[in-house]
Amino acid sequence: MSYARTTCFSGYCWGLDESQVIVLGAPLEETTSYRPGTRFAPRAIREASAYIEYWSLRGKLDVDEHVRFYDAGDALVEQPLEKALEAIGDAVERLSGVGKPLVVMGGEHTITLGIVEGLVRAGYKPCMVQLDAHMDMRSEYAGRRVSHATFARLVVSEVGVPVVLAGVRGFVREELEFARANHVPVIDAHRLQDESVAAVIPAVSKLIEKSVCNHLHLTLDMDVVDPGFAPGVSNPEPEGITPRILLDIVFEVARLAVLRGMSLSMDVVEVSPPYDAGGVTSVLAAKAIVEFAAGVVAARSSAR
Ligand SMILES: [Mn+2]
Repeated sequence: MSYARTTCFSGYCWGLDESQVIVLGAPLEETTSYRPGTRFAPRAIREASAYIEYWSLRGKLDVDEHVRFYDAGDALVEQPLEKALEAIGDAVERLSGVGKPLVVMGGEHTITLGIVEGLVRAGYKPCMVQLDAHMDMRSEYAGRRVSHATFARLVVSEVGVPVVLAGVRGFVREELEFARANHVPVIDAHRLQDESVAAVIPAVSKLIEKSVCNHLHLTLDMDVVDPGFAPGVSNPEPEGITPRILLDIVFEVARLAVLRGMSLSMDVVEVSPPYDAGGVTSVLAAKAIVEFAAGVVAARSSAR
């Protein structure tokens, strides 16, 4: 146990039975339109995760003392795209069935469509919280109906998952109109910066109360964070949130889901290591997974 093993999240290769949180890689890179490299993100996040500290300021606890991560490795992402999404969904169906919080490291944002389909196949009724600079609700993009810029529309309209969207600032009219027509609460980036986590939790609570979901999925597009803090993403967009706000939301959403007796999962997508000056975006992605686990631990210990 003296050496970090960067092939497993956290630096330790724990077994499934002894674990409290499950991690899966999904290095899909198929519809990327601007800056490539998301296929390298799972290994970059694993490497960062082996060297950061696991103390949570929010939970006032050491995640290392409470959580052993089981790293399932990477889902096979073969061509064509449909086959890759099915493989990701199959892995999620199997791993979410274990009944422990699950984290998926992308890959491009399209993986989230495969993830929610896998959750539904596992018998869950998911609600989704999307933190993103973009809405990803176009009807098609660059000639594709299924892509990183359209996946959220399909999650809403085809999988039927209720969504709360926060941090957005880069979108087109078609997407805004779709969100409005489908009653998707939208908390834009300015409001999120002004009101922080207090803008998100009431919207998530309301979503949980008025929907029939029993599972919460948090999809975290790292481009929701300001490019000054997270430069290593495929589609950087100015005026993003700070790491403090991001981690507050991740912690509180995880805590809320557990307190409400829901199962939960998260994905962290769109990190592009070749554009990640100093590797800081991967470090923040790893830290977000640690705070997610901290939120789970905090809820469980307060429920005791
Ligand atoms: Mn996105």
